[in-house]
This record gives sequence, structure tokens and C-alpha cells, in this order.
Amino acid sequence: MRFFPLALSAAALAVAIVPVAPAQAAALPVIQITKIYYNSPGSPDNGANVSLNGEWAQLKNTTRKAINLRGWTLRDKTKAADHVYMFGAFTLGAGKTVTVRTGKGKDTATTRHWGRAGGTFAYIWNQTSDAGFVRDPLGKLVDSCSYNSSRVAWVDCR
Ligand SMILES: [Ca+2]
Ligand SMILES: [Ca+2]
Repeated sequence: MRFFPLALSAAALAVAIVPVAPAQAAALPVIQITKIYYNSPGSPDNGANVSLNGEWAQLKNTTRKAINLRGWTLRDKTKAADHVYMFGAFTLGAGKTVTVRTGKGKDTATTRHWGRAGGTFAYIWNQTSDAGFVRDPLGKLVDSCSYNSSRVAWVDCR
């Protein structure tokens, strides 16, 4: 019986050193807007394709599984159909980030293009204040990021 309390202590210690899960952080949206670069490099912003592509939003798959983004949308505050970017056939790998640029260009595994053109009115992201919204194919809001500053050219939404 003499060793029984020791055994208990050892057992208690073993329990005590089992790694404890950190306090539950607020769950990340499965697709998160991580950054919006709203003030395209250069001034004034001239609406050329390279300038339109100089503004972009980054979306990240925060999960451990690839997500099929077909039908997912990204938009700003402007309530106009042409201010909605909808993903076509595109799968974003686990933990991966995709950059959605405003202008035209070749889509790749890491960069997609809104395809907008037409000069200075083609920009999506306002230079002082705006917001991005990501919705799943059912229209459910998954993440948003707003900003209100002209002091810097981008906002870190994480
Ligand atoms: Ca600029
Ligand atoms: Ca806008």
C-alpha cells in the first residue's frame, strides 16, 4: 500500500503534462479575405490594365482541405452586377492563397482576374473607404473586410 499514493501521484502528473489545447480562438472563416491592396501603385491611377491589376484582394483557404470555389463570389460595396467577381472552375488548396486582380490577364493557380477594363471607372477598390465581401455559392456571407484609411495603400484583414 505504500506505493499506492506514489502511483496516484505519478498518474496525476501524467495527466497534468498532457498538452492542453490552447483556449479556443475565434474560428477563422474557411475562406478569409487576408489583404486588399486598394491603391494601385502610381499616381494618378490611370485605369490602364497594369494599374487595374495593381489593385487586388487576397483570399485564403484557412482549412486543411482543398475547397472548390466554383460559384463563390467576391465583391465590394458597390451594388452592381459587374462589381461581383464569381469564381469559375477553381480549387484553392489547403492553406493556400489566391489573388484576385481587377484587370484582365491569364488566370493561374494563384492569380485570378476580374477582367475589368474601361479606364478609371473600372477600379473596384476605393482608395479611402470600402469593404470586401466573400460569399459561398448559396450567397451566405463567409467573410468581410472593411477599411477606412488613405494613409496606406492596402489593408491587412487577418
Ligand atoms: Ca495609386
Ligand atoms: Ca468600390
